[in-house]
Formats: sequence, structure tokens, C-alpha cells
Amino acid sequence: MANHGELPIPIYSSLEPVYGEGSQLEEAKLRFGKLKSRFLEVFGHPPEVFARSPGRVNLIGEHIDYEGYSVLPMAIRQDTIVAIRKRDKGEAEKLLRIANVNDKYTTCTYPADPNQAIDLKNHRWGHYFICGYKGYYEYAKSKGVDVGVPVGLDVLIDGTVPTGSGLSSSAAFVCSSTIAIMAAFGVNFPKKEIAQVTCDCERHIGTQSGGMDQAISVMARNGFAELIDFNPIRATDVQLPAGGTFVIANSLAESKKAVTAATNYNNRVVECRLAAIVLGIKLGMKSQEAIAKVKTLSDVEGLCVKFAKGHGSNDPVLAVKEYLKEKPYTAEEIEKITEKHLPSILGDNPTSLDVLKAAKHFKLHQRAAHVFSEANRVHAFKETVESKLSEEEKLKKLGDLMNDSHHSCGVLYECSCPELEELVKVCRNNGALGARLTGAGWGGCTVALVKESIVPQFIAKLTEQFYKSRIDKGMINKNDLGLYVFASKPSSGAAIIKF
Ligand code: NG1
Ligand code: MG
Repeated sequence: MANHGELPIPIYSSLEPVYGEGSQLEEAKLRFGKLKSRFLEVFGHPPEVFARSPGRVNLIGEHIDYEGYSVLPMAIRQDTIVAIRKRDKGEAEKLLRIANVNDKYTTCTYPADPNQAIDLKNHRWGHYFICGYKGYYEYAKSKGVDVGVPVGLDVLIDGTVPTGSGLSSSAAFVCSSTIAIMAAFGVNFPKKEIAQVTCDCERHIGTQSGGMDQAISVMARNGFAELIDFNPIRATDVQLPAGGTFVIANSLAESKKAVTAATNYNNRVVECRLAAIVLGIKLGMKSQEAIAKVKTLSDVEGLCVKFAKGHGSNDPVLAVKEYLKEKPYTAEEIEKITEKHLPSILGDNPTSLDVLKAAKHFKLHQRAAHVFSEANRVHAFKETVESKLSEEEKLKKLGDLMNDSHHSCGVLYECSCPELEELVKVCRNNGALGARLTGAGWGGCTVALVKESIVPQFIAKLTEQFYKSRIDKGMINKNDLGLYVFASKPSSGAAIIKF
């Protein structure tokens, strides 16, 4: 099954197709049982239907999805489950009541108006559900579905993807919410379309995200990593070499992406866009119309490759080296090249204006060099997996690519942090073939490629050399270690469960 995006979200009447057998299934049975009784307790009715969507670990291809480039993530077993019930038309209050099994998250209430604005200045955990809610209505309307008058919804959330850790708890939440809402309204759509809707609607939270997280959460298949292409979204199964295991480890530095967007994530999106425009102009784009169409580095890749070919290469990085200076650009310098004010270039997105206000300068050379080289590494990774090399050679090469990716993220994209650097070093010192930050960075997790045979020792070493001091300081509880460092196999994507 090469591209399974055409299929709708599967609907199951039992937990086995999602959670397999053995201890995972037993755990899931307990979780769903608790969720049902808690729902009844909170809302006075049982839920009608459940939806689940997993978190993910990105193996390679960081900060390039929003530039239009393919990435290579896999789903993890940790997921978000949404239990939902549509309130009867007769029930007076038209409210969305969103409760959580975790007491840390107090119940959020929102009006049932799908056109409501999300209050970005006051971040609340329930906002992610509202993203899905708005997304559902926008999309359903565009498909000609009769959405009727909004009704109240009772919702209970149970998420096991650690938050702020680069494992995409946010996409697991938004995707499971959107799918639960769809299921409550009795509609279903092709996965690739849901991946696109959920990507668009998570942007309501204020980050100019790419579509990787939602695409993998919705389209993953058990046992495979996926190569995700964009425009249009497509997923292609990638069978990872048997002898290797990916170990995920949490740096314990929490990345609060929704609140640091202007200086971190969205800043990089803006820098890439400006780099693309400057490159386009330097490589001969003249008409304002053509320049206005340049949004991402992939839009000027053709021109960059053409330039490289003139120098006997295919590598767009050559154009970056030639035309973008290494010293950071000031706004004025860029405006001189573009002959336009930056707010007029970026004004189509209010969060870009926040970036402009916060930015001192723009590192166009570094960001573009990262994006083009990382895009190349994704293809090298897939080609290595599919090559005729021995298992041993494959694993070594994949590890090298992961190390190069991390270096580029740290030095060129500057999205690492001291805790991630320390953890990556500990991983490599203890036998990892490669280790890198995963997800947006600035905190969160690392992913290490480790030979299957040494996984238990490897985790023991990480515990001793990274976590022990943090346990002693009281940052985490020893009994919770399994939540912070674990080996992961590629798990399955989103599902609707009705029983
Ligand atoms: P995290 O921080 O793991 O949710 C984010 C983006 C991705 C991608 C990565 C970096 C969101 C929802 N996700 O992932 O689209 O750009 O950073 O590769 O913002
Ligand atoms: Mg996220």
C-alpha cells in the first residue's frame, strides 16, 4: 500500500486493531474503561464515540516541512484519546465542555460558535480542541456538508504524549479532536484531506507550522516510518532496517512553542521566506508578481539548482554560498534588496509582524543552508534504507545522517539548547550510531539510533549519566523514568473507535 491517503479514517469496534495484543492492549482496555466511567461521572451520560491519534518522532527532516520539503517521521504508541458526545438539540446550553482525565488541566468551556476567535494572548489547553472544532466546520462547509446549527459537545481528553517535548502532543490532540468531532457528526473523509485540514487548523494556535505532525498522526501505518511529501500531502511507507531501534529521550527542557513563537519557530519561518525572496531576486527574478509568489525556499529551488548546474553541481546550497552573506542581515539591508518594506511583504500573516517586532536581525544564509542540506539528507536517508548495503553499513550511514542533521539544527538553525546538546553527547558516548534533537527543538526530546542488542544497556547508561542527577535534584520521579526515556517501534495512525 504505497499511498494510503485516499482511504478514510478506519472505524473499529474493538481495541485490538490499534493496540495489538499483550500488555499494550491490557493497558488500553483499562484506559478506555476509566475514560468511559469518568465521562459518565462528569457529564451524566456515556460517550458516543472515541477517536485516537498518536504522537510522533521525526527521524530526519527538521524544520523543512513548512518549506515544502519531505520529512521522515514515525508514529509512536503514545497518543491522545478523545471521548465525545453530541448534546441533544433540546439541551439548552450550547457549550463545548472540554474536560481532561489529568487534574492538571481544569475543564475549559467555550461557546459552540465555530466562528469564535481563539484568544492567543491567553493560552489555555482547550484551545487545541477549538482548533479542531473550527477546522471541522471550515472543511465540512467547503465539502458541502450540511453542518446545521451548532450544538453543545461534551468532551473528555486522555493524552499520554508528553507535552512540550517535540513528540507532537499538540498534533495528537488536534487530530484526535477533529476526528472525534467528525465521528460525532457521522462523517468521514480521506486521510490525506484530514491531514491537510488538521495542519491548517492547528495554525489557529499562532504557529506557522508545516504539516508533518498531523500527516504522520493521521496516516501512519503500524510497522513503518513514512516519507511525507507535501503539496499535496502523501505518505509512503519506509521499512526501517531490522537491527536498529530508535530510543527517544527527553531533555527535560520544556519547549513552550505557543508562547515563544515570535522569537523561535515563527522567526525561522520568516527568515526562510526572506531568504527565499532575496535568493529569487539575486538569481534574476524581476517581476513583482513573481517575487510576491515566493513563500518558501522550495519555491526558488529550481533557480538555485540551475545556478549550481552552471558550476557542475546539483546542490542548491551553492547558490546560498554565492548570494547570501554569512553575516546577519538587518531589516534595512533586506528592504534595500527587495525594494519593499518588510511589513508589506509579510503582512499577510499577523504572526509574522510579531516576528518583525521581536527580531534584531535575520540569518538568511544559515537558515537557507540548513533547509536545503536537510532536505538532501531526508532523501539520502530513504535511499540508504532502500539500498543494497549490509544492515551494518546501513545503520552506520543512517546514524551519520542523523548526526549531520543535528549539527545543522544546532549550528545553522540554532534550535538546540544546552540540555539537548548534553543528552546528544551522552547518547553518542554510549554507543548510539547517531543522535539528534527531534521536533522543533529549543528543548524536548532527542532520538538516537541504537543497535537493538544494546538497548537495555544504553538506557541504563542514559539513566546513570543524564537522569540520575536530575532525579536527585527532584526534577523527575525515579518511578516515572519510563515516560522520559524509551525505545519506540513505528505504531499505527489515527482511528475511530465505537463500542
Ligand atoms: P513540534 O514542535 O514537535 O510540534 C514542529 C512543527 C512541525 C515541524 C517541526 C520541526 C507544529 C505543530 N509542528 O513540531 O510541523 O516544523 O516543528 O521540524 O508546529
Ligand atoms: Mg507541536
